[in-house]
Amino acid sequence: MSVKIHPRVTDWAHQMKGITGANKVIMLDGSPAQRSRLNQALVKSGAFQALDPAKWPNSYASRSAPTDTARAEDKTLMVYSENRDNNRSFKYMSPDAAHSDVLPLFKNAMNGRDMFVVPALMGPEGSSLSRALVQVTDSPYVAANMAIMSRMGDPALRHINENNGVFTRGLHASADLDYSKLYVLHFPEGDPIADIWSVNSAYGGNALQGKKCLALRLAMTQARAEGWLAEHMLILKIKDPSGKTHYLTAAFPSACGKTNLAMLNPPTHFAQQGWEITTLGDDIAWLKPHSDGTLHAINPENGMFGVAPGTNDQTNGNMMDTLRRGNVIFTNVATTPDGDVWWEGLTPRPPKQFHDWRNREWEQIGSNTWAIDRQVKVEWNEGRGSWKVTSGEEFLPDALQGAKELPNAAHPNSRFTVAASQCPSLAQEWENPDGVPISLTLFGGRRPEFGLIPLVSAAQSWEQAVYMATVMGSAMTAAAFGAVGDIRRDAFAQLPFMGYPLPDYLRHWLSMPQSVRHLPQVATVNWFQRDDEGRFIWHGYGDNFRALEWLIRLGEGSAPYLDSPVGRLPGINGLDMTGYNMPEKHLAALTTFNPEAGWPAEADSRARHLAKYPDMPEAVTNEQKKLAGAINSF
Ligand code: OXD
Ligand code: MN
Repeated sequence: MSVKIHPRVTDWAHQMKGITGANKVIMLDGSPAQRSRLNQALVKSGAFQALDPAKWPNSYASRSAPTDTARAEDKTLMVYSENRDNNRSFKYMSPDAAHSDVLPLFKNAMNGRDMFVVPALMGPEGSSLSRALVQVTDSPYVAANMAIMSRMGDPALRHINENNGVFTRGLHASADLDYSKLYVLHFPEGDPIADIWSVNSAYGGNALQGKKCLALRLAMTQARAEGWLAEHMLILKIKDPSGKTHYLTAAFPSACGKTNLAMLNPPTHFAQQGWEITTLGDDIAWLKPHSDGTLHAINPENGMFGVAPGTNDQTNGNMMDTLRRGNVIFTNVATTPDGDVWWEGLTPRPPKQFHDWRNREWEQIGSNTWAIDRQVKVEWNEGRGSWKVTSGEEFLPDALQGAKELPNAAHPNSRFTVAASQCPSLAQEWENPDGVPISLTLFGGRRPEFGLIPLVSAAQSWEQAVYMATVMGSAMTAAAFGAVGDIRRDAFAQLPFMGYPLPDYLRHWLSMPQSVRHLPQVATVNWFQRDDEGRFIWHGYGDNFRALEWLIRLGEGSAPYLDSPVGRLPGINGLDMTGYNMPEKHLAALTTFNPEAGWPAEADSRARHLAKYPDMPEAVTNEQKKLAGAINSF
């Protein structure tokens, strides 16, 4: 190893070895040789299945424990000496409870196993915004994912040396993967053991501690103290036909298409005009006031941990090309006997034979029917891209009986882990230590109600922007445990990632005009309205660019718009719809304010949500009053 290891790193790692009873300590340097040894060891243990190198070079498929497929929000807690939030913004645990109830789960949890020490730099080398994590883990799967998702090894060790041995300490043990003993704890005030403790899960959001634990929950508490922002946002660069560059960030709840938007290809008409889109990040942005008067963003991550189902050459060709370059870890997708992978939405027809994410064998027995383990018969509906059980339901796992859940080939939250540097649409400035100046920020969610939440709506003031982001709602997805489909309010798409009380976070956002002269234009977007029959009325994907293009023209003063109580809207003439024919009724539902579409009920639901927080900033409650007043007057 070329970089000297700071004694604080070695001392702490040995302390963790003492607690966990690990066999050996293996320091990861991030070198290709060491990474390859790690992957080979995973293949040897059966945890990784090597894929066909002609299709997926140097790539692997892995299957998790069936209970370990998503973030465990109920078991994700913030540990503070004082409980100031009453479980409104996050779940709370006291330091005493952490030490008495959770610490014992780490005691001897690594007996008979090696402990990997993973130095992980979050953010580009040389950036004042970057932060180092050292995570210890008993999971070679977690270590292999961290090698992609962070700048692992030497860059992190150099950063630690240059910053007087300062790093975030992450303790992770996959232990027995016992869901009933799963915890993800964060200690923003510090703790003698470690700053992040997670146990009994190897799933990304729970176990890759650089991601949600450090880059969101802990970073946002530091950001508040230091005057910057840590956000659940993608970063995108748009070059307009005149050559002018616009950088935007966008926050969406998990599994709402952030990765697709980050790699969007504009419709042909716009590409021909000379619009170009490139990617800087797909999940997290750290934004800091810059001396040029704008907010500058960096992407703290080095890779993408994307949702597989639905990804294909039409929905996200750039992502597919990123994956085809290889070096991918697929988790919980289906695998075929010839070393290929499959997930619902990858191709219209499933393969004839494959093993699903639970490793059950599927075999085609009719034109549209497959048998699972020769016991259950299922029918493939190509139009819907989903399965229906036709017989043998009693052989399905309990959770699937009564067709509450469909038997999927790939888990709905199956993922790929891949380096951002492989993305063909990557912007060359994605590793600028100084970040990029943000002129546009979007907040979105899945709102299916016809005519309700507009396709795009620009905030008319900073206070309205903060209000709009606070009351964002979204139908639940499979990225977290919970009732898929229920609408939940997900302020700033940060609800699962709040590190300190929401009202304080909103005050922090409301204070931004004091340090940023040129704030980004803020807008909300909703690609997910449906008609009476449940069909999406907006194509989404590349066509989402039409909303972005309108916002850019709006910022330049050249776009038609309508002012409404829910922000500035395009109206039926605002969007450039060249090449996209849609019924006027649908266009109106997407681009105008429709009080009869359910706004009184929506306003009441927002008011109830805000009322849960007794100390909401007045700027936010005033915006709510304005909206309710305007709706009542219609
Ligand atoms: C993610 C998530 O994995 O938000 O990015 O769940
Ligand atoms: Mn995310």
